[in-house]
Amino acid sequence: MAGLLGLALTLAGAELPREEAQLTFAPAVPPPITRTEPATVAARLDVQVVDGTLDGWHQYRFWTFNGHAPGPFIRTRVGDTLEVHLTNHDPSGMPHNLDFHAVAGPGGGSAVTTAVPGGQETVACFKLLHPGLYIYHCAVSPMLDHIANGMYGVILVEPEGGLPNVDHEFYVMQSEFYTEKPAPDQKVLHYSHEAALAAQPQFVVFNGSKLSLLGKNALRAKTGERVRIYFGNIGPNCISSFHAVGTIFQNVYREGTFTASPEHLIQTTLVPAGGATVVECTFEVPGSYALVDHAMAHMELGAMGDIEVEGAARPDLYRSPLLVGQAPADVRCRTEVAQAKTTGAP
Ligand SMILES: [Cu+2]
Repeated sequence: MAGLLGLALTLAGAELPREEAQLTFAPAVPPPITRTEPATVAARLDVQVVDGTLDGWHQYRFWTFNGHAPGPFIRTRVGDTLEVHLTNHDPSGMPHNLDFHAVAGPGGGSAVTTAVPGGQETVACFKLLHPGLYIYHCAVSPMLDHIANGMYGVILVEPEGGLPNVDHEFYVMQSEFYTEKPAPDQKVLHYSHEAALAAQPQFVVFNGSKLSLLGKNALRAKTGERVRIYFGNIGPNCISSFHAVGTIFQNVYREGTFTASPEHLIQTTLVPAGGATVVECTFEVPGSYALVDHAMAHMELGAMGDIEVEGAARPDLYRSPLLVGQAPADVRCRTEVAQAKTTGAP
């Protein structure tokens, strides 16, 4: 068996340099790839069941890759060979596997990656043929349960030549959580397959918790800096109407594709369940901005995060007596605002 495995690895990546994937957890993104030739990239994923919180108070038992929901961000380049190593430390005894939307072949790799607890590490190699931002998730049946409990992440396949440089890159992933209706003082929440089947989530969150991108966890940038967000929506059931309150996405790589130039000046972009997008924006005026699913029920259920932006005030663009302690009568929206620079497509 070991001989066959070695042969498979040799066939898949014999002539490529080999490296370990630098895995990061949301909102962090691995650094851009600087090499100009394909490589074999080893990504090590481990199924772990961990207790965490969905909102700072309610506890929930997450099924995860590497201890986090969402799982690690994997960064690769088109033409790379992804060498996946999957181990399983799920105490329940359940098998788990990996379906990569970036992989060409049965099950996106799930047909050959199933790992059982206490069993051997599963290894498989996949050629990454197409650039884009792609979801990965566990595909063991019932897939609804495995996804709804936290088994997903994203893989970026950079195009040849990479992506344009930006000042900040962030990883944000939306997902729903389905629990039984708790008693008022019930701290530990349990999964409800029936609620998931009915697509009635109790939580819709970014990066696994209502608090992941709020308060001290807010994303940070300065005025004028270019921010890129790799945004995945695993669902498992709901579409995301992804929006940043107070700015417009200058660039949107719709549905995570890099095959065409990005579209410009998009206010809200649609991300299907099991889909992704890449957006870029800048912030001209300092202050707090919100990332939301603009479907208001989803926002109420937790799909909201903050970006805190520092910089000099821009009264030519945005002013109010509330900001400078003036009387309302002192504010006149005359020439300065009227002459403020307007922008077309960047
Ligand atoms: Cu699973």
